[in-house]
Amino acid sequence: MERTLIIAKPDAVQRGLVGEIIKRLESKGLKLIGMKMSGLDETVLRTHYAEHVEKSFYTGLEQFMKSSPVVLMAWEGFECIDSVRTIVGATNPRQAAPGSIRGDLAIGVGRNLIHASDSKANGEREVSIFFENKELFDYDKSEYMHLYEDFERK
Ligand code: IDP
Ligand code: MG
Repeated sequence: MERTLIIAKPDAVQRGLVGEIIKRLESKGLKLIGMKMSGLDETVLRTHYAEHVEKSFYTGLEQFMKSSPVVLMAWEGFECIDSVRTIVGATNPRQAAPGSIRGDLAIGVGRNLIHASDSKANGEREVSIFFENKELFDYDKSEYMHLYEDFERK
């Protein structure tokens, strides 16, 4: 199964939307396999956002991501990278579809509430940046037989 790293960004913590984010991912049927609150520093942000470090918006992004604690989560599910990106919505919340987290709850591109991994490889990479193996949980979820066909559960 794929894994995705979710960050409820400082604006989600400040605006009291962490529960709303969790609710939407739980309701979809995804499995929460790790969660913690943390402050992010420059070093970890430069690793996580390596592809953006040279971009014009990076300084502002880093300042914002350091501005208050975040909630880090690892979620697992069949082809969950794409389905979570759909639930999260487009990077610019003003273009994000209604029904998505960003489309429903955010306005500014630099205050778009949530990070979600954008590929299977990045899901693995990002989860391993923020979580040690002992912080990730492998357990059976009883509803799986009502969420998945057999081949999807493998
Ligand atoms: P994503 O979060 O939808 O994957 P990315 O392109 O990976 O979007 O950008 C990472 C984050 O950087 C975005 O979520 C957003 O907070 C911020 N960002 C991206 N583009 C801009 C911009 O043009 N202005 C300000 N912030 C931006
Ligand atoms: Mg991205």
